[in-house]
Amino acid sequence: MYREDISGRLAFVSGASAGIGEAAARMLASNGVNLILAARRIERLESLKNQLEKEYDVKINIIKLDFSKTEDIVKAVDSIENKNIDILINNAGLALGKDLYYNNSLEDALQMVRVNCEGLIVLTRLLMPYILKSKYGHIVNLSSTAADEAYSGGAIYCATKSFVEMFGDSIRVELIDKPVKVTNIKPGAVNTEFSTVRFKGDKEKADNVYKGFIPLYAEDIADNIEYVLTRRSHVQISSMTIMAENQGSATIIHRDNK
Ligand code: 8X3
Repeated sequence: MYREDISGRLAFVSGASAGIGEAAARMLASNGVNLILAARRIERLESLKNQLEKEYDVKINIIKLDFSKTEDIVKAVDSIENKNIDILINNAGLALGKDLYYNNSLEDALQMVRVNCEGLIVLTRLLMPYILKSKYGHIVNLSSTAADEAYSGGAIYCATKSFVEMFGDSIRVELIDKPVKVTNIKPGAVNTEFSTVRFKGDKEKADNVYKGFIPLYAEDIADNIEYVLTRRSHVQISSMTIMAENQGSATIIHRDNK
């Protein structure tokens, strides 16, 4: 099978301190890709940087960044010395709450919009001039099966992921004459901190999401990201949906509760 060598390229990963972002950073480093890792939890990024630089021949820069604050994103990007970014992994995102929209906190709703939508388009806009200079530009957006399937308790989360999807699809059209690919990755149930964050630390509720079946893990999604990044230069994967074997759609999961 043909596989493009992506070593020596530079990737920016948002939300890289845990879950899919961290797994993507590990996968990229193992491919010899230099990294700019951004997240709020800088101590986690520090230890990830140390680990990966020891293990692989890569250079890693880390940035403490809250993706709900657009002014911080502007400052952070400004502070990056080498902005010659080839790959952008738009991973930072979250769900907060699963109550009916009109019962859920409005602040939670706005926070999802800030991080999942505003943060993503601001970061992409700021990095775009550099990505456009690359011969191997690639923007990978972490969307979700929730982008395609509405569910009760997901009004804002589903809407933000649809936003990501349409944004990605539109810029792919805008970039057809440029050497920049755009891929939307749409995972189903991935066992990360996602549900713990959504249920505000309620471990039991979070664990129940992944009970009775084998869910996806962050490494599975990093594996899918690796696949889309290493295709031949003329091949663009526009969208990839990944579910657990026992998951049929965003909300239909077969659970063996015996
Ligand atoms: C997360 C998938 O089904 O919890 O993106 O909304 S779901």
